[in-house]
Amino acid sequence: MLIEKIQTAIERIDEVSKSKRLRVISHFDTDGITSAAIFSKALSRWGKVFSLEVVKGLDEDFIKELSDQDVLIFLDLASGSLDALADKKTEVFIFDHHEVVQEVPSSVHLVNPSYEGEENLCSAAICYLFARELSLENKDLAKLAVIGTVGDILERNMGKVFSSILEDSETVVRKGILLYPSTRPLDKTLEFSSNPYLPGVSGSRAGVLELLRDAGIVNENGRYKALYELSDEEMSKLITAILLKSKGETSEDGLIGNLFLVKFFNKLEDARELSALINACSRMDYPEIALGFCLGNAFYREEAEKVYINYKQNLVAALKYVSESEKVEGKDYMIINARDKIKDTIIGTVASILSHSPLYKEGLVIVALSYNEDKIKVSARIAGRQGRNVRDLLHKVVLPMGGEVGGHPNAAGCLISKEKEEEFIGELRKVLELEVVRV
Ligand SMILES: [Mn+2]
Repeated sequence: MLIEKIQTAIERIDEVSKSKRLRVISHFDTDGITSAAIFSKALSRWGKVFSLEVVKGLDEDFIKELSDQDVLIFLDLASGSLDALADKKTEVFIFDHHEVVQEVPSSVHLVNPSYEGEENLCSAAICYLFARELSLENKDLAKLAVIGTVGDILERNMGKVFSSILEDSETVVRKGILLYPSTRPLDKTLEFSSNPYLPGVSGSRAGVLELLRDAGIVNENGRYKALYELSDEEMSKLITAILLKSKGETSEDGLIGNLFLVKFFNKLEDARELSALINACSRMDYPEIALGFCLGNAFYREEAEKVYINYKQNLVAALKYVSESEKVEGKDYMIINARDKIKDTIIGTVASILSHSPLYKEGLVIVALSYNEDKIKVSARIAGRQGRNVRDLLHKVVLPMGGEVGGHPNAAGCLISKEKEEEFIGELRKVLELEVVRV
């Protein structure tokens, strides 16, 4: 049971921290950053001394160099590195939700709901359960777990545990259109929405005003209501108007879900927006700003807002590049080779935005490539919510070339060497065409 694993981890950490330093290592995405914020806050309240670092990923060399003098604690990482960790002569704690395929070494305390066959939780939620088990004082950290969950797009499966975290965090849950921020005037939210991208509306003031007119939503005293303030009737009219405008290319199912509103810096904020901001800071190489923001630091909040604006400009430029550049297109796939035109840390986000865009039909495989020094970062996504398993697809192409694929069936990525650029694209096309025949 997950909760028993957490209790054991608490006892062991308490014991080993008497003689060794705790070294916490977390992942750099929203889930990893919120995990780090929850965990470090809980450790300080517990009176523990520790160090914290945020990394993009783990490789064998990095693991090899970790000192055995420290107790190692991994957040949102390491479930896939168990073999490499087996050689460490120190106790290791892993709070993670990624798939476990290797044997768990006896020195490793694995706290992972997927391993236990329990409710699928993000790492921030697991860290929150750890924090809550330590002290009820840590209930104020529950909102970070909600943000982490949204960051990993795990909010759709609302199981018992996640529901209890929503309760602890006093999150306001409201059914509606998955546009964010749902807390700002609707005209602005629609105009600047890139995820989902609404053709004829995103980026077009005139398109926005026409849509709002069609939906019968009026400007009151010079201001449009925010999405979360709409009445049920207004919400359903807006949904209809958007669906009509997208000419059947977007499904109601993908457009509608739960909005999560959390109190942050004493204001009601959209958890998706906070997640996007945290993610942006980290991807622009400022994980410490993201972390400071999560911990409620006013200085970092200002910094984070600045980085977020800069990030959005980067993203808009990247999307513009994609729309204008030449793509390799097949019946059910599209390959975008951005080379050095798009930053490797945002290529995955670009691919995700495209995959959520109603411009592309359900099931289309989108693969985007971007240079990362002497390597190429590859991100693969499925448009819509159903289609082929892109992790398996990449695996098939990359395995003979050397390289590791990470991710999920509908969102995966890998690193390949730059010399393999042509070979990779050629092989990928072959596999994609083959799969089409079989389907
Ligand atoms: Mn995660």
